[in-house]
Amino acid sequence: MAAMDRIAEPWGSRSPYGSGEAWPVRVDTHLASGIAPGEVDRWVQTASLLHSNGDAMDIAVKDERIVGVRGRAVDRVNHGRLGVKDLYGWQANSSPDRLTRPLIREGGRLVETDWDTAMNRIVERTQQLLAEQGPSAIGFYTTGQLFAEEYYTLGVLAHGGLGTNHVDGNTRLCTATAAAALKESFASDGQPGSYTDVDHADVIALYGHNVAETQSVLWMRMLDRLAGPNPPKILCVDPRPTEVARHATVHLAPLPGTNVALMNGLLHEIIANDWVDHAYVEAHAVGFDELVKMVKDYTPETVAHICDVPAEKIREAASILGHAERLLSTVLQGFYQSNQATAAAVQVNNINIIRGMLGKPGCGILQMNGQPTAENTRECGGDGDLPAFRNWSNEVHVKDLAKVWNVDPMEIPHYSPPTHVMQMMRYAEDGSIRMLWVSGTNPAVSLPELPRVRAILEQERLFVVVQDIFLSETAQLADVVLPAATWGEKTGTFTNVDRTVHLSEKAVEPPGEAKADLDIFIDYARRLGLKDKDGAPLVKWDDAESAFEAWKECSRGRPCDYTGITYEKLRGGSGVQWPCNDENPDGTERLYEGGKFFSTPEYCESYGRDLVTGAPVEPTEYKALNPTGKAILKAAEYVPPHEIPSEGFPFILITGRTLYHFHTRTKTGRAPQLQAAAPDVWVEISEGDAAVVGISEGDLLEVTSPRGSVKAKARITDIRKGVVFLPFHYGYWDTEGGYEPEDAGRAANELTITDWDACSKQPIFKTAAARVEKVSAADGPSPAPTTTASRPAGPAAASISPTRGNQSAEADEEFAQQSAGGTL
Ligand SMILES: Nc1nc2c(c(=O)[nH]1)N[C@H]1C(S)=C(S)[C@@H](COP(=O)(O)OP(=O)(O)OC[C@H]3O[C@@H](n4cnc5c(=O)[nH]c(N)nc54)[C@H](O)[C@@H]3O)O[C@H]1N2
Ligand SMILES: Nc1nc2c(c(=O)[nH]1)N[C@H]1C(S)=C(S)[C@@H](COP(=O)(O)OP(=O)(O)OC[C@H]3O[C@@H](n4cnc5c(=O)[nH]c(N)nc54)[C@H](O)[C@@H]3O)O[C@H]1N2
Ligand SMILES: [Mo]
Repeated sequence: MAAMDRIAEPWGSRSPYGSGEAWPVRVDTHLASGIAPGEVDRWVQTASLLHSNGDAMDIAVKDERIVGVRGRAVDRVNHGRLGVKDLYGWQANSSPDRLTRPLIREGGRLVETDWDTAMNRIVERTQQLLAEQGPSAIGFYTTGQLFAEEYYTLGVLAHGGLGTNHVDGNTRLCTATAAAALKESFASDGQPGSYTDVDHADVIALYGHNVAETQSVLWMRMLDRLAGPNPPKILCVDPRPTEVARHATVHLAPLPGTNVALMNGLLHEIIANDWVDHAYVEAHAVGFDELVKMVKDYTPETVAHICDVPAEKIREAASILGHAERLLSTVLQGFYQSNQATAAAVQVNNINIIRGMLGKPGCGILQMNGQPTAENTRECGGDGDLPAFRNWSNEVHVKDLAKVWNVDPMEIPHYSPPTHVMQMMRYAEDGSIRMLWVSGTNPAVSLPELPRVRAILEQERLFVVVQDIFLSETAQLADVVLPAATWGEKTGTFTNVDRTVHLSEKAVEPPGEAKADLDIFIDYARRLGLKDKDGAPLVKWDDAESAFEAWKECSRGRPCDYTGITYEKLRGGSGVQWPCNDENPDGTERLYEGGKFFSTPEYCESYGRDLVTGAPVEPTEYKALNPTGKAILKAAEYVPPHEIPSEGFPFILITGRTLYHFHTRTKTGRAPQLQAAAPDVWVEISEGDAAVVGISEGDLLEVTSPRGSVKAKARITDIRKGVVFLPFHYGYWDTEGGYEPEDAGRAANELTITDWDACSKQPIFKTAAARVEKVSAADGPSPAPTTTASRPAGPAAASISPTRGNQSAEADEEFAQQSAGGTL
């Protein structure tokens, strides 16, 4: 075992391996200071809840407290490795400011109460609104951080019980475009690829995806391939100098918001050079001729002009894609949260399809998820879609679901697409939604245009329920606050990007009276007396395992078939990839082998949408387009972003993440090693732009968009010119000072725009216009980490001390001599 400061060395040591070989095992462990592995009372199985990679781990328990974590060697996803947020983030569970009792608003203040009082208040308001206005007065806004069992229960009670169409998750901000792009190209959600594609690929293309910081264990896998024999070529498309960009064979840094133009340019080159697998396209896809026509005019020179990327580099990138033998493509927020999100993400699918690179080792598409359980929000109906990828515009699917739930099909709202969260906020603003139940998300920091969001949530007439583990910025605006148990304190399953299902077991008791989210939802359904059509309780389960069994039945025969999985099967070994059923008892590594898709008109989840207007495609149109269930090549024209730089706002503002923090920091801000590594907001700007504006490293700047302004210290980096970047992690909660509403002026979403992709309805966090002004001179460097995309550049760089942890950041890594067996 070797100890290492993983704050300073976030990716740990390399274990090089070659194409087609098994990725070596390396077990990462971090225990609280002073605790030796031998002193741990028990190890309890779980997986990461701080990103979408699904890294499997065991929680160390001593004296009924969580004292550390260790990666699971036998798991197919991480082969024992853990990222920084997982090594240190568990400490938030025992933070002294956890919510331990329900709160209700009395005389304007939140006061402690008991569960009966809090729940009865919610039930009374529900019944009153149902009687006065009907179910459309009630909305649910959930997350990508609960468990499958919890989303399924929420979906059943909201759709099948109350009959409201207003159900969405913060997955709308996160992976709505992943789902939409998969529905456009394959008529169904579900990742085609597998992480094992990294082991085989000869080209890995990452589009708007900073995997090094956001799925750091997946990046370790790529780094280990890069360190081994016959390494893959890397194509990186990102305006920032991420670690991915630094390791790339070709790095394209387009102007934010021009992704579709760039993709059309790449497709143009691939088609013009005839790097197309015509036999595959002929047999397995529709729409090729339209695609050829669409991309015809997107020559490298034309695209170079739009994206501000050299034409030669576009040719080089296209040639790499065109000569790939095993191409793995990944996509994330640089596409999903940018201009023309779905249209851009679909073009990535198109490249793999026309190159015939699907359903074979090394040939995969990962339209990435972000949150740990976002996949389940989508599968189980927590985002408003019908559970198990049923098609809301197919009457047969609705009837089938009604049978599973034993309700009348007319009781399941399906007259229009489910309401997305930005629309729900609009309804709340207009006063037609009167109750909003927020679970596991912090919209007062994470939604765009915060001044508006706060005003909506603060309204007297809107009854806001917040179910959280801390008194978040959003909880402070609530009428009722419900204290939830979280990861390590409750049991359930969740599914990562490559369809691997993990079981997360309860390790310790939750603090005070906090309850599992599942128990809260079940309690609500019981108190409301929700019944099926025979008068039996609608929600027929009472714990996690029985909820899982119910969900399995709902998934039977659908693409995400879980019927072959049991809690017992998930215990002890590796996670299992769906579909897992009688035909695939050990799960399914890749979808779409042999060009078989889920896309027949009868079976498919979606008939698709118009990429420009977002209007749903009619069933008859879809039948005409794709009668036999092939992949669909959908072309799109480039349309510039709605808000472009102007004289008053000359920069393009983008926002995103850093390695050490998770979202609004409610967990990572309470883990001392992580908080110290990135203690406060900063703004990234290029050396050239800094010189023009007259600023130096560490100067305090004001960044202003048409919606507001934020103060942040300057970090000068190799970001492309014309672009500034803000991390969105910093709301007005602060580890030292508690909640200081004056600090609202550092949340990136003070600046972002109320606008979304027409197709996926995902808000646009990554293209706004902004200006930058100096407020005061530096009193030291900015608080940005040096280990990441925010690595300093320019004259001051050498004098900035590198990011590192203290002794409490030491973690162990242990390489196994050979793989630990199982399905590695
Ligand atoms: N450390 C950490 N890891 C996380 C999370 C976290 O909060 N912290 N959150 C998890 C979640 S929920 C998510 S959704 C994922 C997100 O994971 P990522 O998508 O990898 O992270 P982001 O930083 O949001 O954005 C990725 C990149 O998009 C680039 N970008 C911005 N605009 C454009 C554009 O117009 N075009 C292109 N091509 N690129 C652009 C940015 O420069 C940025 O480097 O991370 C997950 N993992
Ligand atoms: N500007 C900008 N804004 C963005 C983004 C961006 O890139 N730029 N990214 C967007 C994306 S991709 C995402 S995913 C969102 C994330 O945005 P949020 O979902 O708002 O962020 P979190 O901080 O993860 O909020 C989760 C909340 O759930 C609570 N919680 C944690 N565990 C549990 C649990 O087990 N049960 C319950 N009931 N509560 C729990 C946490 O304390 C926290 O308050 O932000 C979006 N907003
Ligand atoms: Mo996300």
